[in-house]
Amino acid sequence: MLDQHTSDALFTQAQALIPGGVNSPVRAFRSVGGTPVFMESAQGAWLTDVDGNRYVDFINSWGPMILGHAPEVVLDAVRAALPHSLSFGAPTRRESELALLITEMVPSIEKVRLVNSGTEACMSAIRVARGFTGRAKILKFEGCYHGHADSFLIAAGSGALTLGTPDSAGVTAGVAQDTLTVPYNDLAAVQAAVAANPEQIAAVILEPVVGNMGLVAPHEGFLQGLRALCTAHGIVLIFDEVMTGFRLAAGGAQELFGVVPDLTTLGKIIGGGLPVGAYGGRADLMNQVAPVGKVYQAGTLSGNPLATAAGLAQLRHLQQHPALYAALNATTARLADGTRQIAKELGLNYTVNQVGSMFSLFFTADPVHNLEDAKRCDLAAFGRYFHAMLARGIYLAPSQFEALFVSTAITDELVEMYLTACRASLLAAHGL
Ligand code: KE4
Repeated sequence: MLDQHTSDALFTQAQALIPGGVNSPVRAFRSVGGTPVFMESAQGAWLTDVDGNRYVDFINSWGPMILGHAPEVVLDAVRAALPHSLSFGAPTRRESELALLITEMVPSIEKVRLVNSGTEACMSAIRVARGFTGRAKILKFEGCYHGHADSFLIAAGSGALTLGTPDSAGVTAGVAQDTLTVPYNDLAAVQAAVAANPEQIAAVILEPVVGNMGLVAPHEGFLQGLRALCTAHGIVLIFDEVMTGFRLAAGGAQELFGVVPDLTTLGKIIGGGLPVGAYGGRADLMNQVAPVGKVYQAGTLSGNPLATAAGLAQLRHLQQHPALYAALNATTARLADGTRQIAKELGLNYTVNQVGSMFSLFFTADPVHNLEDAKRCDLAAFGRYFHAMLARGIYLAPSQFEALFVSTAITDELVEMYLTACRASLLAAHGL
């Protein structure tokens, strides 16, 4: 048993046992410096660390905790499922109930396969596209992150970008040659890539609203242009809605923007905090998947009874309370607009991007529409700001290249607490 009870001591011991002391790189605070905070518990909007310090959470486990931490509706569902086995490895009623709910909330999904993570969902979706089209290449966008499967660690966002190693060691040239990358929001670059690779591109995959280079919205017509291009060239259009699914609207970004992809990948909110991912879409595509089709994909814990209980409870709550999206978006607008106003008053004029209940403060006064824009940020100043906010009880993503995720547990008074801390922390970060 570990014999220490502080984050510093726990981190020292963890580093002897786990690479970097963490089970996911972005948690290591590498880009902001310092020691990651080890958490003990969470309730509603609040996190409590191993030293008893409390923080208002604006990461929410990187998106899943849209209702805040430990919502009774989810806990009750998990408690009810607990006595009936933790795993069967056999089909269960609840998997079909979750699949039905997903098809109701995301109408473009005619059939869906449950997996255990967003990475599994995305790697499976491109395999389906390759199996269906018989083509080898995929096109992704610089700064977008679709999990850590080899094909995606090319100009990847999120932790890969945060570590400054967008192209991971261990990814072979053979794999990399089949991944084309172009700047986000650059439809002409996509058209050129398609023209240069006729009949060779199986799929275009993107975050319809990007969270993994910081929050970047699609330009007017960008998603519609991709839809038309993919249709014209028999390319499978995949919306990676692992972050945006069930967050930007009950039906995700595709509902918000009115653009219908061929396949959608999901994660995070779908599991209510427990490990669930999913990929789904057109029935003719999903019928390629084993055992009915020739595209193999499997998983011991896929459709796990506890995870599906948590996911069903959270998604049902979201479906039954559609008004919460407008309220959540209004809260987020107050946070984002307030942040923008404070930066302006301090003469920093930093860019703040917001879509729905996701937003990012970029440490640059220039607009941020793609990865090159995002990389102009003052990362050192961001690091100082991050720690100044942490010291004031505000838990942000420990990277400039991540988005913040607002939960329904954020009250008006917590908005005020955030904005007060924001002003003080921007002053501290710039020695003003
Ligand atoms: P997971 O394998 O981490 O469940 O999902 C991968 C993934 C796929 N697609 C998108 C759009 C994603 O944002 C993610 C994972 N998001 C990161 C945060 N940027 C998870 C945090 C982490 O890596 O620890």
